[in-house]
Amino acid sequence: MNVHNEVMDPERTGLGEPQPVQMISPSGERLSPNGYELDTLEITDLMTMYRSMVLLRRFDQEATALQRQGELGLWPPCLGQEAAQVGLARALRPQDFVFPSYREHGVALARGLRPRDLLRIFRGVSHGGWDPAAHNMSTYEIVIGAQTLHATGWAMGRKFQGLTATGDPDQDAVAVACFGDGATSQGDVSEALTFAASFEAPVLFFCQNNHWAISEPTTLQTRVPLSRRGEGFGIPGIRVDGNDVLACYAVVREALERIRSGEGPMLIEAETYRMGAHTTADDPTRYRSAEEVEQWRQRDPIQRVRTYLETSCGVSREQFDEVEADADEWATTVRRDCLELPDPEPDAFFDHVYAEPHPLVEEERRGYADTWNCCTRGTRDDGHDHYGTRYRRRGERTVEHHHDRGRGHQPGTAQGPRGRPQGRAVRRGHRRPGWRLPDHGRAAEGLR
Ligand SMILES: Cc1ncc(C[n+]2csc(CCOP(=O)(O)OP(=O)(O)O)c2C)c(N)n1
Ligand SMILES: [Mg+2]
Repeated sequence: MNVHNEVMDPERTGLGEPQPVQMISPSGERLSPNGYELDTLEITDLMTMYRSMVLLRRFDQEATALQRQGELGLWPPCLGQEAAQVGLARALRPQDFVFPSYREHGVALARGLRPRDLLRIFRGVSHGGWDPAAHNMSTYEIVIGAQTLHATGWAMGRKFQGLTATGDPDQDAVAVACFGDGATSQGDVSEALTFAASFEAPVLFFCQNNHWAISEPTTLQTRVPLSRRGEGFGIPGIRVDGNDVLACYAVVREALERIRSGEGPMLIEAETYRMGAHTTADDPTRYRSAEEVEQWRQRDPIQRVRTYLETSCGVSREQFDEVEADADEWATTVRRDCLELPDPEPDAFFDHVYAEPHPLVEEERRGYADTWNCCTRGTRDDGHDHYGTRYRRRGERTVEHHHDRGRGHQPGTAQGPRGRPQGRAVRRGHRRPGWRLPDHGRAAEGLR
């Protein structure tokens, strides 16, 4: 049974499937859909987009490898979504503001972020990674769909300040909310669409329909094509082939110009495919077929541009090799940047709670420092941690006693049958002899 066809059956829904705008077919032929001309686009522009996609893919591969080698805690690959992101990013103006989810690596790099800025949060050395104001791009949003509200709020603010539809294309700014197919099921997204429509806020809702929300297929999330999701709110939508970088660029550029000139929000569904796992913690072979992945491989966003450039524009093998070589060099930078990321001070997360110092936060900072000090040094003054566990001092042989807090030794509870802590004792952080801080605990040295 093909769930997709059944749910999207035009006779059943009465809505039909809008044909996606396409400018380069999967086999590399140039198409000219009505209303989307790109006269000024030279071959060099397309070559630049190709290059951006190759570099992005190489970056993504390197980050995935870094995670596999234990250098990152997690990585959400954007493999397969390069065209949607590079096309979108190229159509933006500097004053536009992007509100991403967690997979928009291509947009982020195009906004001037460095690899290390993107990797920080996934290495666990930052809670954000970059200054949103410096790049007109907010930090990654893990709460699905929440960023559509942030984008709408930002756009409403611009409108209330009279900073939109002034007729000055260098000033009029658009908020771009990037979200996935799964996010469309979130209440936040419906609320964002409602407010954006009601206030005619300058927002572009850019949905990358990559066909999966972890293990849930898009067909379970919606009974209508997602490009039509905005209609009931009064927001026009358009569907674009998200694996076609030229089409993405053209469609986004036009939408942005319309929004910029005061015509209100728009929604774009970029139909693409998540070729890799949801994150490095996911195994997609458990819920989707190899045949499906293979079908999408035939529509690879990079290969089709290469075919077009080779067959219709005379770009040589050597020129492509040069791009590959640049990508490999770039990967070395990515790796080096990642490994050189400094550890944060352990109490750094108190720094940005308020813009100004706050007595309660400072009190909590001191309490945290005490606990940290104790846990990392492994001793209170009497050689025990807060829970009464005794740790070895430097050069001392370990004799470990497990105590439940304030109640003395509790055999069989805090201490397991083989003398190991278990249950509550483990959750509370009791450690086995020889337990040592992971490397990232090195920063604790600073508090000793
Ligand atoms: C509010 C909320 N609910 C659930 C999750 C768990 N979650 C993380 S990713 C994800 C799927 C999102 O799918 P989609 O919007 O299609 O984006 P994609 O990962 O495909 O880019 C879910 C449900 C979450 N992070 N936030
Ligand atoms: Mg998805």
